[in-house]
Amino acid sequence: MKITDAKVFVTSPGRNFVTLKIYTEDGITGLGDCTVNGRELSVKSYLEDHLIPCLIGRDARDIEDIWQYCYRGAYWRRGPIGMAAIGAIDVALWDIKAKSLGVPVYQLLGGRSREGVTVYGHASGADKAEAMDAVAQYKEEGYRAIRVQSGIPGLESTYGVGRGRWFYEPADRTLPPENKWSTRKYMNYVPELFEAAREVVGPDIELLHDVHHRLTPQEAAEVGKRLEPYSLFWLEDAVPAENQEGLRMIRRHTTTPLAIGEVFNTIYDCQTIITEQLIDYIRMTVSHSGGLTHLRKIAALAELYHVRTGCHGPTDISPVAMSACLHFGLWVPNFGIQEFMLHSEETNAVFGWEYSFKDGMVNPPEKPGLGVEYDEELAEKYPYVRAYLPVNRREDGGMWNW
Ligand code: KDG
Ligand code: MG
Repeated sequence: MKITDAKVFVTSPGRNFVTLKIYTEDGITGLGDCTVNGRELSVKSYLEDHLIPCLIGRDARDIEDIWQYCYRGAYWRRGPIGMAAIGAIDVALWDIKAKSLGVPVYQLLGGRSREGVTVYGHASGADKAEAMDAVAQYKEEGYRAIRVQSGIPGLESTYGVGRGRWFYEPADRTLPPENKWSTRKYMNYVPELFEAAREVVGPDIELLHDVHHRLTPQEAAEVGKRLEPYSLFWLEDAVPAENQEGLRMIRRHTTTPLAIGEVFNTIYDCQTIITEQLIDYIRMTVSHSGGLTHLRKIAALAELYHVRTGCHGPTDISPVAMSACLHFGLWVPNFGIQEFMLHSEETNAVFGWEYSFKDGMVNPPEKPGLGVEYDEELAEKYPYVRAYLPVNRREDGGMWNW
């Protein structure tokens, strides 16, 4: 089953997405997502200028060998752009193989391990009252797990506050917007936010929170301790991810479960924190971590050390990658939870897919392959528009992590 062609589509149905389509000699095609929010054209170039020429003529069934060729065969390897490109090729090949065998992707991974993929939704608000309204609404919709983010008193803007109830989109179609950050104001506020949230949801619904890389290990240890009474499912990205050893300090001081890894792209980025059991959930996702072939190795390593999965799944993960995450989540033995955000109507129309949501669990389309169709003609109506994620400054103007 020779690969005859591969095309990269960069379009903006509701937001920007980079989609790869691989074509084979017998007419079966496969889809991959390699959207890197705010850096879309770099992935397109990496694929078109460097990887696609090496794919033509290869047997699409040789998924592992093609993965190794793209990763090991590159002298300059790892990094978000290269690994997203490899991830898209890999997922498209799993899609092709599953379609050729007439089964959904999860059947190739090892079959179903559970009834459905438990997801968490995003409740946010400009202030505590608005955030609590959103929490109550997610509870009513049947979510079993809810992430809570809110504007911080005294700060004009911060990470994680949505535009409207169900949608959150941080990328902006101008130059990067600037947020302001105060660790003191955040730390004064976050315990009372979770005291309120726990009261709204009661003891059985899981609560999650994303610090979005803004604290030092010492500060994160303090926040983790102060949140212990509200029994979080996880505290995410408490510190920037570059320094894996930094997690040791947090771990020594708090029992609040820790999740990290949405910006990692290879198994080497999480090796120390997994083998030293410094985290509880690994946040790496299919499209940014070399596809299903690499992510399942990461999950297998994590399983040895009691670490469970929690794949990143915001709106910049297209329905192609989200479907791949759902197939993965249905199978992976050490599943933890799946992040899930609703896509816009335009996005869903371009990526025709039907997933089901019931009792806080999502199931991927029960069709051969991933079960997603990319409507090229419709997508052309939404040309790519350059967009940037925000940057962050401390109150004195010094640059900080967003
Ligand atoms: O593109 C950046 C977003 O994907 C990121 O800010 C979302 O942190 C995020 C999350 O946990 O969903
Ligand atoms: Mg996050």
